[in-house]
Amino acid sequence: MTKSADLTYETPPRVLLIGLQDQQASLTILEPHFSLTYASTLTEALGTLQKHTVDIVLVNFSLPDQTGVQCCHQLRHASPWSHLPVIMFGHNEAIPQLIEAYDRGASDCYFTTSDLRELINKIHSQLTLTSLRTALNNSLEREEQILEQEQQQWELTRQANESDLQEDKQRILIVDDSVASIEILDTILANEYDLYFATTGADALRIGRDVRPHLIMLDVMLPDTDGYTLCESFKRLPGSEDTPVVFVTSLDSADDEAKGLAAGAIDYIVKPYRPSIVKARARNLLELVHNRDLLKKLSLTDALTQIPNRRSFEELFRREWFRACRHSETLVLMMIDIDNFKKYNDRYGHPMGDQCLISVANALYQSRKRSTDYVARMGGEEFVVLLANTTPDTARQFAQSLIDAVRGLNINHEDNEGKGRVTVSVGLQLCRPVQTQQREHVLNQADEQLYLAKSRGRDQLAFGSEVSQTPPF
Ligand code: GH3
Ligand code: MG
Ligand code: MG
Repeated sequence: MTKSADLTYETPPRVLLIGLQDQQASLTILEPHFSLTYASTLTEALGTLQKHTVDIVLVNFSLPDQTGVQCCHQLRHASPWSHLPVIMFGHNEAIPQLIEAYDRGASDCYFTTSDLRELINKIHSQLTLTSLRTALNNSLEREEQILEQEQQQWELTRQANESDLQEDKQRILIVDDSVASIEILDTILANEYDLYFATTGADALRIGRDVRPHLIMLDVMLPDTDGYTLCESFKRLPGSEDTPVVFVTSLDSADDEAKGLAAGAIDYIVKPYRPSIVKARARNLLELVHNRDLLKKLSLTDALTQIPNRRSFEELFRREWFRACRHSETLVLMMIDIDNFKKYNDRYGHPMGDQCLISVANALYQSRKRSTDYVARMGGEEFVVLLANTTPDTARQFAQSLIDAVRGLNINHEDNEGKGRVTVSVGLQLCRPVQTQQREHVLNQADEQLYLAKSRGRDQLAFGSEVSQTPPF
C-alpha cells in the first residue's frame, strides 16, 4: 500500500481475510476498495504472509481449528507481522467475546448486524492509524539516531577530557601520501605535539577514530580518496565532528581553497611550508580547541563537587527518556537530599558544609555500578540519580547502597535528629516512559517520594512505581 500526497491510495490496500470464505459473497462489497486474499486457518494465513505483503487482517471470531481471538493473539505475537492491524469479524453471538478480543490485541471489531459500509470505514481508519504510526516511528527513529550520535560524542568527549588530564601534549593527525611532506611537518611540529601519520584515507579514518586527534592536517590529493571527501567523512565520524581540519596542499587556486572550506576545513596552508606559519597556525587552532573543550566540560560539571551538574542531567534525561520510550524500557529517577543540612551549616560553618557536600557527592558518584548509571548535583544539597532499564529490586538495592555509602562516610552531625552523622533521604520513582507523558512529571513524583522519606524520619528510601501500560504496538 503506497499513499500519494492527497491521501488516496495509489494501489488498493491488501486485506487478508481469515476464516471468511463463507462470507465471500457479501464481502464482494470490499472489492472496489481493497485487494482481497482469503485463508481458512492461521497456518494458511502465515503461509500467505510469507509470500505476499498485507496491510490489514480480518479474522472471523470462529475458525475451524481455534477461536478467532486465539488466532488474533498469535498473529500479534507473530513477528514480523505483529504490527498489522487486526479487525475481528463476527455474528451477534460473538459480541460477548468483544472485551477478550481487545485484550488479545484486536484493533477493532465488526459485527454483521452493522452495515458492511461500516466495515469499509473501520478498515480505512485502521490503515490511516497504521500509516500515521509508521510515520511517527520513522521520525522517532531519525531523532533517536541523532540522539545516539550525540550520546557517542558525549561519551567520547568525556573519555577524551579524562585522558587529556593526564597528557600534556595535544595530538595532531597528519594525512599525506608524500613521505617528504610528512618529514617536513615532523621537523616543524614534533617537539610541541604528539604526531600521528597516515598516508591513505582509510588509515586516516582508522587512526582518527582510535587516537582522537585535536587537529587534523590533510593533504588534498591522496591515493584512495581526495582530501575534501575525507574531510566530510571526519565531520561525520562520531567524536570528530568538531575536530578542526586544515588542508595542506600545493594547490593554491582560490577555487581549491573555497572547496576545502566548503568541505568543513577551518584553515588552508599552501606548500611549500614556511615553518613559522605552520607552527603559528597549529598553535592558534589547538588553543581554540583546548578552550572550547574546557568550556564544554565546565558547562556540564558542577564547580564545587566536580560531578555532572543540572544542565548535564537535563541533557541526559532528555536522551534517556527518549530511548526508554522507544524501547519500552523502565527508567528510575532518584532525588537525594542531605538531611538537616541547614543545621549542619549552622553548627559547623559553611566551609565545612562545602566539604561535606564534596564528600557526599563523591560517595554517591562512586556508587555507580554500570556505565549507564548516572549521578549529578541538582543544586544546593540535592542530587539526582538516573538508572536506565532497571528492575524494581535493583533500583531499591541501588538506593539503599547510596544511603549506606553516605552513612559510611561517618561525617559527624550532632543536630541530625539523634543520628549523629550526615545522612541522606532518597525519593525514588520508577516509570515506563511513554511519548505522550511529560518527563518533568516523573521528576515531581520522585520529589514527592523524597518528601515522604523526609516525613517518615529521614535517612531512608521512599519507593514509588508507576509503570504505565505498554502501548499495543
Ligand atoms: P531537610 O532534611 O528537610 O532537607 O532539611 P535541610 O536543612 O537539609 O533543608 P533546607 O532546604 O532547609 O536547607 C538546605 C541547606 O543547604 C540550606 C543551605 O544553606 C544549604 N546549602 C545549599 N547549597 C549549599 C552549598 O553549596 N554549600 C553549603 N555549605 N551549603 C549549602
Ligand atoms: Mg533540599
Ligand atoms: Mg536537605
